[in-house]
Amino acid sequence: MTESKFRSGFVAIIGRPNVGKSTLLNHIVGQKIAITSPKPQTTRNRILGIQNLDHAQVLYVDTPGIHEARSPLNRYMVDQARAACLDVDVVLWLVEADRPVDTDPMIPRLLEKGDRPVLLVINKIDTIPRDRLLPMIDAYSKICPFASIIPISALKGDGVDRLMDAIPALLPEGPRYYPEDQLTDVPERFIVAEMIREQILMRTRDEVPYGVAVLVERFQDNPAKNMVGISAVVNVERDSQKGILVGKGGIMIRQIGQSARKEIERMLGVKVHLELFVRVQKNWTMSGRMMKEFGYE
Ligand SMILES: Nc1nc2c(ncn2[C@@H]2O[C@H](COP(=O)(O)OP(=O)(O)OP(=O)(O)O)[C@@H](O)[C@H]2O)c(=O)[nH]1
Ligand SMILES: [Mg+2]
Repeated sequence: MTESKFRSGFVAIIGRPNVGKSTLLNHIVGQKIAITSPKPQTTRNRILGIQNLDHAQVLYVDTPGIHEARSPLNRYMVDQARAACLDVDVVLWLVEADRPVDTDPMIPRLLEKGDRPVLLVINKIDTIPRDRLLPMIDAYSKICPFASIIPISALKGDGVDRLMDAIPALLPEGPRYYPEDQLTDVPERFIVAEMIREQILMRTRDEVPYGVAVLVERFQDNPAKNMVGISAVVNVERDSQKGILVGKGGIMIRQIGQSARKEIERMLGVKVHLELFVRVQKNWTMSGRMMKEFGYE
């Protein structure tokens, strides 16, 4: 009898903004660790999602969407995604089924640089009729030599098991890097800040969601009361954005706080008291120093 060896390694999830990378990561780990939204450029950092199996530990890396970056913040985001492609064992390139075939050479050029299998994942198949899939698979197979092409719906879960089953065999032999009960490497504070930003993404438009950085300044556990007290600062770039976020008589920021609090309570499993402050940090997305302060380093 041959003994099967334990395998482990990194799998980068890359693609254009809004294709469903973070939705897929959450589905794989079975918990919400990355925020998602219908707006592009939701994710700004690399986020690790750990899948623990009997015979393998798969470390999925969610990344910001790859796009033409102009501002320093956008360049930071795209750099995160590029770096993730280089030092991993497998790359998943996510594309959308309900969009024309992506013929832009930007991503294929990036993929040429490393030597590891690339799987093309066609997401959002729940939005198209079945007969559109085959011609799409055919067109993509001409773009890159993919190890395989797997259609899924990250939202509904269709095809995701097939995708996950294909991964361990592509990983090298290796140890369990993280304890079995750990799902991510990002601290709770980070997810809390992201959950606040998610509510802002959902409720604001134009340039407002892109000028927001949330920083948790206090995270106070009160086990006696089975409760956590959190204070966070919502930094914006301009006075006008502050006006929008606070809203008439403070209504907007109250709604953001209420919805974010419910999400945070669900994650932490305790009551949460959440305080939000809106502060103007003029043009912070253009300043390396301030970006660093907000965690985009
Ligand atoms: N119908 C459908 N919608 C999906 C699917 N997967 C993701 N979405 C939606 O697509 C939108 C974008 O999803 P995200 O997971 O935030 O996309 P992302 O690739 O992480 O986006 P960025 O972080 O901006 O790069 C959200 O509104 C999701 O609900 C899917 O399989 N089917
Ligand atoms: Mg994302």
